[in-house]
Amino acid sequence: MKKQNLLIYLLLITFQTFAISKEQPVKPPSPFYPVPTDRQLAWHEMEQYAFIHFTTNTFTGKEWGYGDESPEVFNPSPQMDVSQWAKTVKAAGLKAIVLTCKHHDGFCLWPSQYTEHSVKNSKWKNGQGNVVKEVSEACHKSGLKFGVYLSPWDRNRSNYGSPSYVEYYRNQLRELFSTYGPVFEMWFDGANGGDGYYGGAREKRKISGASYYDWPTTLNMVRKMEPNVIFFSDAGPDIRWCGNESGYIGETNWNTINADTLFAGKSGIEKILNSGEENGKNWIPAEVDVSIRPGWFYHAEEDAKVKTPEKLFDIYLSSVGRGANLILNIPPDRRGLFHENDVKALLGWKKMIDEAFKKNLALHSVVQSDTYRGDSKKYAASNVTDGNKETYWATNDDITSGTLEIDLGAKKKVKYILLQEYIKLGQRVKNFTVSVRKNNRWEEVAKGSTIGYKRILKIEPVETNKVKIEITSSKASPLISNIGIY
Ligand code: FUL
Repeated sequence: MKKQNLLIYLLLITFQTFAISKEQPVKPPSPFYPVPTDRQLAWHEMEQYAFIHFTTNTFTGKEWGYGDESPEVFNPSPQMDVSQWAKTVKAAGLKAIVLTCKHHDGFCLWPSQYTEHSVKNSKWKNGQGNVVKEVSEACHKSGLKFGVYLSPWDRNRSNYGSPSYVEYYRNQLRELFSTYGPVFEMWFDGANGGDGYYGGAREKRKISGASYYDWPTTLNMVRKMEPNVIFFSDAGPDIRWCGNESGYIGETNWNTINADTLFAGKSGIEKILNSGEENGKNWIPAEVDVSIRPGWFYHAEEDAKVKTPEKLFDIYLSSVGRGANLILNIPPDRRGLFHENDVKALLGWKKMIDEAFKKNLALHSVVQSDTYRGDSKKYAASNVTDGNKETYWATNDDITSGTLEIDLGAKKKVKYILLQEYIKLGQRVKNFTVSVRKNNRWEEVAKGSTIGYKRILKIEPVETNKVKIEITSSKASPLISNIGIY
């Protein structure tokens, strides 16, 4: 090297070192509103939990009790064992149980001081039993969260439809929340079929769903007792219904939606609930509710109709795999146990999930991106495979697309691609594609729209050494916290 060149080289090195040591900290991306609350974030991370429907219907064979059932009908056998429910729920990888403390027929699974229509007048345990207590205790003991379903529609109460019933309903909420908490989720069912027993009136009663219950007052009251509770209803306010009971959320699933649209009670609202609204002003993510059997309650004639592990796995992909949470109903039978067929299906399903996602081939692999925020390591592509959900790849504010290339090191068989956005700062991605390296060229194997908390794409199994994710459009700088390849 000539003396002059050497000098220039040394000068350059000195300048670079100086420039690096002077690197300005890069401004983190600003939130792209709306963003989830802390309690919604914690809820997103739960991903899936159980629903349990159990009441007089289990013994009468109905789905919607009329409200005139004698409490004596409720009579599970001495074999009843809620620890079998909790054990199975845990073994299936579910994180909580939401129990129908009272369904539309009005029968209470706890000895409420406000009604005679409850377990206290059943034959079960000579009226000394309390399903809500047993289930909440079993949950809290085994590390499962506990949730409450208390049907607003009550076909047993004589005063249903008048203001005093709303007070009755609130009293029961006070009873439940002060005795059996902590409660992670409160399920407000929108169903109201009109007719019922109503203390002997046997008539049709119409209420205005929008005003009768005065929900804001009720929710405030519950929130005071349980600040972290998540409210589910067709319309939120914390989480929304997915618009069907078959087990799927839209492939396009925005966590955002306009609360005004929801409360307007529009016709065709199911479609909006199923996809959310790209420019929705509120963060109200979706929960997918579905039963392991055709009915919500146990009916012996459905023993052969329990969903297979394969069907449940499909449901997992079209709910959790599309950024929603899954609430899977498992109805106990007349013995007071999960039926053997249900247990077998649940465990088979868990095995399928474990096998499919056993080894993340992308973990700690080398990733390259065409661009990253402020050329700062803090936002580099390697964040998507570092196994840390708090780090993410980001672009500059004015860049709303980008490419991430994951090098698997050697040819591996790939079946699933898992993507996660850093939703703490909002949901952003609108479209993306997935390509794999094959015969020295890129081949597109999947494309999708939204990502959100989690997106799983099932692809035709393929042997490849490189996977490319291209974010083709985004509402703001895309923030990707995790990419898994299985
Ligand atoms: C519906 C109810 O009518 C069903 O009986 C069940 O409880 C389901 C989860 O919600 O609206």
